[in-house]
Amino acid sequence: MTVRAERRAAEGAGTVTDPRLLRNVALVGPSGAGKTTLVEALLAHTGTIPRQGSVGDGTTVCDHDPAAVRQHRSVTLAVAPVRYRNLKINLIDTPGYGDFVGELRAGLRAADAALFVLPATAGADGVIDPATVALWEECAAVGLPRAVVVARCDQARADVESTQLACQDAFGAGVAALYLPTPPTPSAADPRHLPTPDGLYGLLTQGPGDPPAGAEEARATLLEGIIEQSEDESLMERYLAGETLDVDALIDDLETAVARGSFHPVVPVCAASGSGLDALLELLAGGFPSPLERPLPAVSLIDGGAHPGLAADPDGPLAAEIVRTSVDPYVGRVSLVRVFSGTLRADTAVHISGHVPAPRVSPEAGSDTSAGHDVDDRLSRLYTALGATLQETDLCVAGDLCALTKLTGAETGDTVSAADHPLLLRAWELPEPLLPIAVVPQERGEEDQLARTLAKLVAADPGLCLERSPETHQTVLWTTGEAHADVVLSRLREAGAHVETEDVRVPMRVTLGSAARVTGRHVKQSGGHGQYAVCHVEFEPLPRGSGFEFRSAVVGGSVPTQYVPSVEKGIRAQLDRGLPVDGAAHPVVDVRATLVDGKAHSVDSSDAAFQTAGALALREAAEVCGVVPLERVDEVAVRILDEHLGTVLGDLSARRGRVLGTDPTDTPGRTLVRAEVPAAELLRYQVDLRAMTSGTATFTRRFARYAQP
Ligand SMILES: Nc1nc2c(ncn2[C@@H]2O[C@H](COP(=O)(O)OP(=O)(O)O)[C@@H](O)[C@H]2O)c(=O)[nH]1
Ligand SMILES: [Mg+2]
Repeated sequence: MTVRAERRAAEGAGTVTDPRLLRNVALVGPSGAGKTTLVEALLAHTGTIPRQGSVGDGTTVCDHDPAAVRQHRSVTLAVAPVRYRNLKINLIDTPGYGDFVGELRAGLRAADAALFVLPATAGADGVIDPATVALWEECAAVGLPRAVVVARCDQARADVESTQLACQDAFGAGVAALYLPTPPTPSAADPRHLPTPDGLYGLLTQGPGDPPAGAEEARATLLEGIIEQSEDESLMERYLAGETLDVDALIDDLETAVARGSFHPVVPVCAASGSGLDALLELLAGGFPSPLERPLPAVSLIDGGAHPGLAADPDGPLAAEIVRTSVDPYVGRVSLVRVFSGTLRADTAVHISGHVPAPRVSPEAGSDTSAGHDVDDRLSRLYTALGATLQETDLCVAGDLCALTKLTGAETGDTVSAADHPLLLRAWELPEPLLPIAVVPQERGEEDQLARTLAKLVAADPGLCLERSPETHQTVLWTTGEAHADVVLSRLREAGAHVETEDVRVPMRVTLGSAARVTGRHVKQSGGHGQYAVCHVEFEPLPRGSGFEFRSAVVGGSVPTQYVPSVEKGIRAQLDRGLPVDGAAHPVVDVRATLVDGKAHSVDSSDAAFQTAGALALREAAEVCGVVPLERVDEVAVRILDEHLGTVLGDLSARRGRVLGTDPTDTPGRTLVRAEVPAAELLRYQVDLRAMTSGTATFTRRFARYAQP
């Protein structure tokens, strides 16, 4: 990767026309690692912003969302481009907290490489915590090249060396120090002994200054790592023979190995003192891949037809993807876009495609989430986004990121292509929202406004799923966790919707308590046209999962043939309307009805009369046999670290769960537990499981059956 670029990028408004001059770098790591602060420091260091803001004060470029300011942590992804040399480096800040993994994945999608940021205290116990390893695995799953940044080096208990060793243990041998911090010079003026701004010693360049303790060993590890990755077979022999190796050639090999995703250099930085920022920028410029080196997402025609595939070519067909949608009080909907192929230009006709059959398989959330859309729209303006600040620009080439406004039909995950050449990119995988919250408008009559606001929210946030339950008459929002729920509620309130939350109700079923033969009698013969229908029906409960069965054993035409289906229809209608338990009606399942006898009248009998008689028969059966409540049971699959097995099994049994099996998974050290658990016991499982396993477990659930509690 030679980025000793030939061409100077266009000055002004952030426009770059050559993808080789672009870097898209996601900052990934646990909450509190210092990512947002690091972006802020890089922005200030490169002169992009005049003054460095702080997360605590809510004054950073990336944590501009009111929910982020309130939670003191990032809740969405944010983009901040910096200029370094003649490059435009789009820094993509992502939230580290598990609830926002949807935002993280969108950020990874927009990026070509990642800086994996850890606080220098992360390795204090000798191990990297499992939630952090899970984040590393998110990056690995999409094959993103990454370097490790050990941040917050100036803090109490900071230990760069042990953090780096713990990273090697957790992430593999491809992790090696590229720089070591130089020991701070004791000074009377600064009793904290902060590292000096350039307080790093380069292991490859062997400078500046004297090597700090351990430098020789660390250099050997680094060189061996690079040589192992190098295509130059003779390198190892020459190294072992003690030959002095050419530093520039080693740097080239390092770049190749990083871009390949198999080598992860470690750079310590301190955003507070500015130490390490130059080294980091050098690495991003020289060692990180340009958009040309990143495989592009799969693409098809919008009817699903095959497409030969795309390249990061500004002259290719336009294919861009919306990675984030937000609403600005002044400009309206803002869509953050990564251009994969072609060039986006202001004032052009585009096609917006969203076929995301969102893999939100949250069991209750079924139907109304996956409607696809295909619309033509017109781009009026293009912007470069610096956090929430938009600056107008005229074009955005393949590999770059920009913001578009007023695309009313566009949702996160949608493809933007040319109106005369519509394309569809295969969207990334979304997390499954598993924490339900039920919302009601504070005032009656605000239902419509709430529905409109919710529709907008769901369009912007693919991690959110909306369910309107006809059975419980509740509006349920499926979220990825409590912090996400908090963001959703604050967005609703910001949009002017006055809502309260209420307990989520789980739909119930009922069945009959015993068998009985009953009579449904609908006879009205006073005045005018009468109604006459009598049916004798035997009802019996069936095994769980049988549903409803209807038979006719009528002999001799006591119920005329044409009215037999009427009786069935009447019973079915009543099954759906339900039978009451504790004052509320619930749908009836697992029942057989056998029509055995009845009476009809030559003039007054009708389809409607026999339907009513059928319904009455079921209600009569409920009186005679009693009604038994059935609760919804789901099958859950929980992936956990082996060490949590005891806790998780104990908890499942406390939830009245029945374990179906515990099996090893493809990943060593992880177990898959399958169990059947009453849905009412799973309402807060997302939160509780996370707490029990320090955020390392994941689960899925799907409807299994209805069962007697
Ligand atoms: N002392 C010190 N504190 C830092 C540094 N970087 C970040 N912090 C603090 O660590 C906390 C978390 O930082 P933040 O940037 O929000 O982390 P993020 O969650 O990874 O984005 C904030 O209170 C920061 O002020 C640093 O280099 N030195
Ligand atoms: Mg942050």
